[in-house]
Amino acid sequence: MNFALTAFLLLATAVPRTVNLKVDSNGFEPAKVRVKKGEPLKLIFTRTTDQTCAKKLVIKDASVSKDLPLNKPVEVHFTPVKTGEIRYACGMDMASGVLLVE
Ligand SMILES: [Cu+2]
Repeated sequence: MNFALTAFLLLATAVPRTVNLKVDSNGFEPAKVRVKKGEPLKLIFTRTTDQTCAKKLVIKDASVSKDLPLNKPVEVHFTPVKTGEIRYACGMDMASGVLLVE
């Protein structure tokens, strides 16, 4: 395999899938996202309202705990390593959604 092709393939596999998620007064939108095991993810959470308790994002299974400032996209990078469900939720675990890892 030549160098250019190798470099291209490395780059192609390293590009994460981007998923945009909103936090509004109804909670997380979308509340369900299908993803693939082993596929690198770039989740971009944007809180668009103050009428929510979800001012903090917690993804226990990915060891993520981040503040969600109003109207500021917050990026989360990780790769699901097993199939099943990964929940994303507010700091109090009230508003939530789930990544379905297949
Ligand atoms: Cu909450």
